[in-house]
Amino acid sequence: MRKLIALLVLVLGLAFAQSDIRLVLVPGLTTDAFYITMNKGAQAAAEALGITVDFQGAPNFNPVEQIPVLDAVIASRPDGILIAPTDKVQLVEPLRKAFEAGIPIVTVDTFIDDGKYQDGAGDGDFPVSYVASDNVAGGMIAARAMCNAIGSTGSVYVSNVNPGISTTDQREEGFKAGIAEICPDVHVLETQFNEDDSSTAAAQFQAVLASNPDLSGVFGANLFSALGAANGVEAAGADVTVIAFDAPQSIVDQIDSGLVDMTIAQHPFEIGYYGVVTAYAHITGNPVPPHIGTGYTLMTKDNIADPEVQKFIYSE
Ligand code: T6T
Repeated sequence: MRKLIALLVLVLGLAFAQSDIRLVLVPGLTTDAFYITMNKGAQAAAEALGITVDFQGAPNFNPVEQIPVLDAVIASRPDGILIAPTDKVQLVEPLRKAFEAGIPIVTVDTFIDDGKYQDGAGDGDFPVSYVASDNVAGGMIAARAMCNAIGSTGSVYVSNVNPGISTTDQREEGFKAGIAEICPDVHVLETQFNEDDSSTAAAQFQAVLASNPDLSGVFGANLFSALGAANGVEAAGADVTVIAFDAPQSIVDQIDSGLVDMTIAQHPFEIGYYGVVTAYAHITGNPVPPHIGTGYTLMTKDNIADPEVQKFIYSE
């Protein structure tokens, strides 16, 4: 009997110890449906594990606004940080402060440095793990869809956020490599950077179209780039193919209306869920893989009514 009570005390003790764990998820920005969905996955994992995950971020996607949020999070001494760094280089030193304070870091969606952690190489080698989509592959998928839609002629361009963001840099890289391989006669114009602003992306579309009458396609490399490019196409009444990245309801509506040919939906719920599980495993003394890849769902007019596809539409 005494042994049984001792065991019960131990189990209860462990349960209480676990519920003391507090992680903070720092998104790229707080109002983006992608990160809102990621937080839902993080909260689902937190509930399953009996731990707490706070969601603390900036209203816009840039290091200038993200770094002070990160500093405040570090000062609050959480047991672990999940973060989508808004720049590969500029977040290295701010995150090193967390590492030096003994706070384990998992990067979700984006990475710092070369994204290869725990291999003894590079300035930003210290995060425990990186949980994300394969963004080079995502860009290649976009290129294949573009070539299928436009054939082998005309010009295309990438509507992108800012240089220096791991995800969108890699999507652009994959897209350009895919065009060169699959439809090499298509001319890739200069990338337009919109600072994550869909109105800027829409205005840029009009300008690119005006100076390139053979424009046949645009790849929107993230939610706001794609939304803006599609809005630009609609406003100009242009016959230009739009291949999008990300899946908020607004882009799904544009697939329904035929404005967007295809969108590459990431699985942000999965990223949040596995991000939390990875941090938890590490904090509780278990080994974790330095990289976990999550999937995509390709959404087109042909499959968008399928509930198995619709479940990947982002939450607003
Ligand atoms: O595409 C996602 C994310 O993967 C990227 O890093 C930044 O933009 C989004 O949040 C969509 O707005």
